[in-house]
Amino acid sequence: MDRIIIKIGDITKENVCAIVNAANCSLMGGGGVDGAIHRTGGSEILQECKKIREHEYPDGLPTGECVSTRAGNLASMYVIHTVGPIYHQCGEHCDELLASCYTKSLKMADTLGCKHVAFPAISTGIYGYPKDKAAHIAYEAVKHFLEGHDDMEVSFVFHNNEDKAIFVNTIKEKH
Ligand code: AR6
Repeated sequence: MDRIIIKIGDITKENVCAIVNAANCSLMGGGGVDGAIHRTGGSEILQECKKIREHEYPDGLPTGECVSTRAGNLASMYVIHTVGPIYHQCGEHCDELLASCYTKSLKMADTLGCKHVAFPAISTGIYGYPKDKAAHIAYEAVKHFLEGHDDMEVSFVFHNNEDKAIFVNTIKEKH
């Protein structure tokens, strides 16, 4: 699909309306993408996350859900924080929860008026999701959403060539 862009890069550098953060339920930052976003974006993001925790999600953001903040010093306007499933804990709900991260983040982006959204490979780092399985689910969820929203486009931003190749090969085989 020509409205899906597949690239290598650092998601914090993406100059799009919204980037998606592979956060954890605390919304207080962490390693990987989450660490990079908070480090580069600055304290404004954490301040907003703290307010969201206080007012909307005192027990933390559930897996598969998302919230949005502004993007501080980042080039994007918004950060959509979503919590991917932890692969060895999500049991039979893994695929559904991972798909939900993509679909709900895109719905939120649409509500914010964003036409271009950049995703990292949610759950495929610290959360241990097999990269080929995650690729299939991510692509399927995004493609399905974009079919109903022909003014939107999505970038998948991979950290290295190998991760991008796994994604591209999985898509070629299964789609
Ligand atoms: N740009 C693009 N992709 C990246 C970047 C970057 N700057 N940095 C890492 N990746 P992860 P998860 C890739 O671990 O598995 C955090 O501590 C990385 O190579 O960031 O959803 C959170 O606070 C991998 O393929 O997210 C949570 O506790 C992918 O992004 C937990 O990690 C996702 O890796 C979430 O784990």
